[in-house]
Amino acid sequence: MSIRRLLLIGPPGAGKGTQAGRICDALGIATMSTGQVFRDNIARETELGTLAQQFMSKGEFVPDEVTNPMVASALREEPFASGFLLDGYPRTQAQAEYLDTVLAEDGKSLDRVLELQVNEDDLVSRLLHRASIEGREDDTEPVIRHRMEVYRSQTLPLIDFYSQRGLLVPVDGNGSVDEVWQRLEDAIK
Ligand code: B4P
Repeated sequence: MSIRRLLLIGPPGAGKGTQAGRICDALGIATMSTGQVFRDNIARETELGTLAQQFMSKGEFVPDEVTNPMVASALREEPFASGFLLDGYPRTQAQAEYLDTVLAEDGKSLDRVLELQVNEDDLVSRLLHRASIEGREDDTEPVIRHRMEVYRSQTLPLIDFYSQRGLLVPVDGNGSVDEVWQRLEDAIK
């Protein structure tokens, strides 16, 4: 089976953005990171960026009413129409159900959901390390801790949602970037 439509799920700092490009290169598909789209809009000071920043700086999710239509319209355009890896979307049950509806309207469905699992202490130290280099507004320790809580309450239920449908492939995200990539490479075969 050719894998064309995938999700990459994992807590903040799990390495989604780090690994997404490698997965897409291997499969010949495009990736979209909702977090990156928001950060680009913040940098360009667009209306969307101004709105997204109010939530992201506090470690909250950008509201579904904003995120959902943004993803839906992108998925109908090239390069995503012919295959995609979504990095950081969906993050809520409502987003997951919305994505199903959007794909079904075009006669499509998901092929696989990759879940990166990393222990929490390592997540915090990765993000604090990134903070010392990039200074991202949402990478301070209190905001990181809040993002972890939001992940547990809002995104973890998606693991069951996709597991029950036989789509979920858990991947050990601990270790070096290359070690994690080797496991992901096996998971997309
Ligand atoms: P995201 O941009 O998705 O970012 P993230 O959760 O911080 O991290 P990611 O897992 O991509 O980590 P990375 O590879 O960078 O979200 C940011 C915010 O955007 C959210 O909190 C939310 O507010 C908003 N948002 C995004 N999507 C949304 C949605 N669907 N709905 C609503 N709101 C949404 O790795 C982190 C660091 O670890 C890097 O410095 C990296 O170099 C390092 N690292 C990675 N792998 C490593 C490894 N194996 N070993 C050591 N270090 C590693």
